[in-house]
Amino acid sequence: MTIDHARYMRLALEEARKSPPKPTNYCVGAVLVDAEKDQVLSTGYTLELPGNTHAEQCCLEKLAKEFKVTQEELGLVLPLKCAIYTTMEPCIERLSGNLPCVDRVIRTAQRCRGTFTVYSGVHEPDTFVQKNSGRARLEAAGIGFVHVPGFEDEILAVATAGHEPTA
Ligand code: HJL
Ligand code: ZN
Repeated sequence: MTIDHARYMRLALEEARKSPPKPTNYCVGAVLVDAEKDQVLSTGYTLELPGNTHAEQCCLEKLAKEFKVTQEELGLVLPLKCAIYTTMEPCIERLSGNLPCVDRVIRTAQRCRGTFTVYSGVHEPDTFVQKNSGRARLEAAGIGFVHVPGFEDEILAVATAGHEPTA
């Protein structure tokens, strides 16, 4: 089966657009896909769930709730071939001190019985956290990372909505 990665990245971007702009983070969208069935399993956007929540976090948390498992157990019940499309590279550090998305993705992917691949549209800009190494962290953990090109400008425009314009 050939998956249309651009189509899922566009869906993730549609999710990101739902995120309420906040000057201290980015508006990000995420879509978790059953890559064998070519079907959406879950979606998420920044601040979708109550509290200071990230897109990937909401996407995974919503599915864990639907499957009636803890977030730690989610990987165990996922289909054999999964892919998460996220407009921005998963974060490695959060200024709020919350668990970074990269750790959430790694714990889920490592418990998968099959494969779990991350598709991402842009590298995180250095505004809040310097030199996001989400990609390297994922690859070091044995998780595939693929950059989906072509959406950079749109993703960053959506992500930085409500931020101070840079001179
Ligand atoms: C990703 C998101 C989101 C960010 N990154 N991958 N998904 N908002 O949904 C990264 C940025 C953090 C700041 C502030 N943003 O959000 O580095 O307050 O938003 O925990 O470090 O941290 P908090
Ligand atoms: Zn995050």
